[in-house]
Amino acid sequence: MITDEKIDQYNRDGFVFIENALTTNQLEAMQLATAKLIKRSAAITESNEQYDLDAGHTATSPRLTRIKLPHLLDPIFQEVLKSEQILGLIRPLLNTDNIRLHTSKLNTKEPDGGQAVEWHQDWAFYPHTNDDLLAIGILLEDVDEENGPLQVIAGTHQGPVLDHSSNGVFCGAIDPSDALFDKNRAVSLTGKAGSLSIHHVRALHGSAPNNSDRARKILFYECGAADAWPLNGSSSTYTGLSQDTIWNEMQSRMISGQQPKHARLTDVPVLMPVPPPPDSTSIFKVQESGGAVSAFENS
Ligand SMILES: O=C(O)CCC(=O)C(=O)O
Repeated sequence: MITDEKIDQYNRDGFVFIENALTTNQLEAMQLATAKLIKRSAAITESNEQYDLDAGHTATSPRLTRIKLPHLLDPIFQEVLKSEQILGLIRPLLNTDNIRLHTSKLNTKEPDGGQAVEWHQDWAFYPHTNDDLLAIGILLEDVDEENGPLQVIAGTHQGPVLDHSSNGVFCGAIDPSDALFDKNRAVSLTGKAGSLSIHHVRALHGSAPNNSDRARKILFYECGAADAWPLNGSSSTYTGLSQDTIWNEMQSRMISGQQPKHARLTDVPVLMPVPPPPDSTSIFKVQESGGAVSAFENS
């Protein structure tokens, strides 16, 4: 359940923060699963389909920027995603029961320098036929100003899609000198483990490096109304994927209701994320290899 006040706040500001959103059992089970997955990463020496490694990763002291697609790695992440604790919050924000998962990720932001995520709009990465999409960020540990909280700028979900390119390639981040970027209006979403934030797909957000001695683990589920179709997602000519593969993939990501054939088109600003940077395997790699200018250095 979500209150009318939170719904109004989401529509006005493009984000909300909800304390104590999960049950103790859900939180503890996800913390345990996360610890197991991090332990398993000790066996690898290079980033792969499951893990994005941070500088300084070793077998004795695993250091990750991200666990990729955690909902495919441990059933608890599917279970929480499909629970009323989550669906009850997002159905009224998306105005539908038909909801599809776009992706999931668990950003682990390690102590003593865990990487910043430069300011960006998720919409710049994956425009759809309409913008009824959002990201849920579940705090798996307490988050405060010191360990790199998610920061958001209110109202940007109703503004333009900003330029996310550097030297002619998509770099997954805005230029901090962009006249439309006002860092002084940033709000930090801090709170206790088990709380969560929800931000609109067009809301401008980022997070500073973790300069504390505690990890900052946030699990993100990115979901949308199922009648929002990914642009460029329908044609096998361009994707190289068969229509069967695309359809089955979309069906497998449904977390509530049905995938309609109908694509709802609304008047949304779209800039396609091209040309791609040399490494598109995670946002960290997009921003690094695309040459994003940091908004957090010297801050
Ligand atoms: O981990 C964070 O602080 C932000 C993550 C984010 O915005 C992303 O991965 O797209």
